[in-house]
Amino acid sequence: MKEFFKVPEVKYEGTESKNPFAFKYYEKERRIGGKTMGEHLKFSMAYWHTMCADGTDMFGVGTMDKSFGESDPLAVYKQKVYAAFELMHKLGIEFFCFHDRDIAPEGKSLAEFQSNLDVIVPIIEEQMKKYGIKLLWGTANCFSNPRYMHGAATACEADVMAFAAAQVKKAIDITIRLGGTGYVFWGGREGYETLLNTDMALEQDNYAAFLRMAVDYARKNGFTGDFYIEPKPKEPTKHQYDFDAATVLAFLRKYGLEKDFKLNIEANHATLAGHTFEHELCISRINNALGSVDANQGDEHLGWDTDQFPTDVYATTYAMLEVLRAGGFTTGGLNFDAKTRRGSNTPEDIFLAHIAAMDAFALGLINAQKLIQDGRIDAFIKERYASFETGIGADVRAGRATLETLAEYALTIGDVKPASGRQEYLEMVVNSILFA
Ligand code: XLS
Ligand code: NI
Ligand code: NI
Repeated sequence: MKEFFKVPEVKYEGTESKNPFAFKYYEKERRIGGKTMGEHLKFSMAYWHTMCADGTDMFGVGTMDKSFGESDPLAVYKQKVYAAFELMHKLGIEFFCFHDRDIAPEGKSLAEFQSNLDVIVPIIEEQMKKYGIKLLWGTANCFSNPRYMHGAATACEADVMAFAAAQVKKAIDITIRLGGTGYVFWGGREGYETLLNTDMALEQDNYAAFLRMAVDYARKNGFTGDFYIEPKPKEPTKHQYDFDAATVLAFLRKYGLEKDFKLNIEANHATLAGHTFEHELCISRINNALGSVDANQGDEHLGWDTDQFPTDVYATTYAMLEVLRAGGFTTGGLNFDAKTRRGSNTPEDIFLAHIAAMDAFALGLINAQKLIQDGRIDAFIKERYASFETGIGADVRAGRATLETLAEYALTIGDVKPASGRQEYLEMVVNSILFA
């Protein structure tokens, strides 16, 4: 078997290690609160970035060669499979995610695309068995092809929707065949550029109808996993319908889809929507809709989806705090929807990026567990709302209070002086725990 990456299997060596190809914090078998780090974190490789993205941007062609020594398209995609599994195996990553277009060339027609997929999928299946690697989620790319320029499920032309249906149907078949526990919808072109040419009500009705058809088809064919919608406010469209977690939840409830769908929260999409990563995770958690995570980070000075590998330990700490509060992942995991920078263009960089990100999330998990065990943050929050445990507050919680009883009570208490929120103190507590 050809070796694609001249990198050894990556092992945990601890914080003293200066070996770039070693984990400093991620110790797969280390137990943290009843589960191993590996079980908590459920790392996944994103096929599109890692096996396909070549550094192309608006101003220049690719800087990375991801043809793996072949030139015929189908041969290239066969090699990508072997390279992908070598990489995941060497990094100890147990899951992957894909779009249909990432794993096989589109060819000249829909039929050719489908037969190309039929060539590649058995190879993926065989490699999954060989390495014990699993599918986290599958999806269809209904945004790159020019036919989707006005949308896919929300296109203004019904024939376009039919093409999208064909892609989604096949991607669901593949997801089921490979035992995937999730299926993602990210509406890259499901949105609009101007209301001057858009019937938003019709487009949203169509989107819901399309999702319903996908759920019905998948359930009928034995899919028991979760469907996820991945919110993103913009890019490529000016205004995307799956704007943020709260918008998506309202949409799902309007159309009665909330039983089948959870959310796939991506860090960089949260920040594009003007939210923190932990805000989107928290919204999902308190609505019992936290499904999976696209683990990456943006650049605070850039207004687009830079999809960088996550290395900001405060962000991973607050994210893992939400994941732990939600009770951990079930069907989902941490998918590195991230690409190395255009200038980090060697195969080694792909390893270094994953190692850095896995260590950042390992630290996030360790820190989040420490914050919970220390208890000061949770105790502070509990105390802050203590007035809702007795008296008039308890009446509100129990649904016994009315506007009249509250008004009557207010007249008896003179004035009220709210206690300090102590933000700086809490930030100090966090630092004292993180850097103890
Ligand atoms: C793009 C999205 C995409 C989804 C899957 O911004 O993150 O990669 O994760 O279609
Ligand atoms: Ni994503
Ligand atoms: Ni993204």
